[in-house]
Amino acid sequence: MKFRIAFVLVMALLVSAFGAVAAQQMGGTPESQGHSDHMSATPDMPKGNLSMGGFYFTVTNAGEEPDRLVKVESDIAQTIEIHNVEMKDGVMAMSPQHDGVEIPANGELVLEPGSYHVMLIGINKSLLEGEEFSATLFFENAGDVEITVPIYVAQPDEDEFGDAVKVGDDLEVSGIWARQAPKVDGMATPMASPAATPGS
Ligand SMILES: [Cu+2]
Repeated sequence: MKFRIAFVLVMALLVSAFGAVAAQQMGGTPESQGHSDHMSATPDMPKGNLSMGGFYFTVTNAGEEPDRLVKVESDIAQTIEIHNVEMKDGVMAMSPQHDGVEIPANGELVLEPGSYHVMLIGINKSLLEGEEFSATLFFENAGDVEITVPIYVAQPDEDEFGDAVKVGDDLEVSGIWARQAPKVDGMATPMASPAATPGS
């Protein structure tokens, strides 16, 4: 009999707990629902819990003027930043490149693991090998270009990269691929940079 009472009490508590959550969700204004509601409801949740991805390519500049990769956009992630990997106080850390990255005249910019990369923060869909997504690269002089980014677990062979594309007269983007971010010992957890983290 005692067990039964305890069981009923536990069930009542569970039901009221779920009921409270449901009521909270039902009662929210349209603006407060979705991702932003979830984020603001858990302000202490570290950004590192978001799924991360990295993507990589090489930009070759055949021109006499430098250009600059200023921005990357895609539906694949909530936030996209251009990062470099640098030693800071003896620790490898990601540093956001808010002003973009230069592609020297008659030179190239290589984005690759352990160096410059595009950081996908809060990916909307797991990055599965064999699938692909599209992204738009914005260059200061050459304009923008949409690329198709194939997903691999590790750096693919030369003939498996995404299709190379020309941008303007002088730029070519090649060596295109992406992966879900692996966990790396000794590397600070990837996080959205302060500029992209309202409220922190
Ligand atoms: Cu990064």
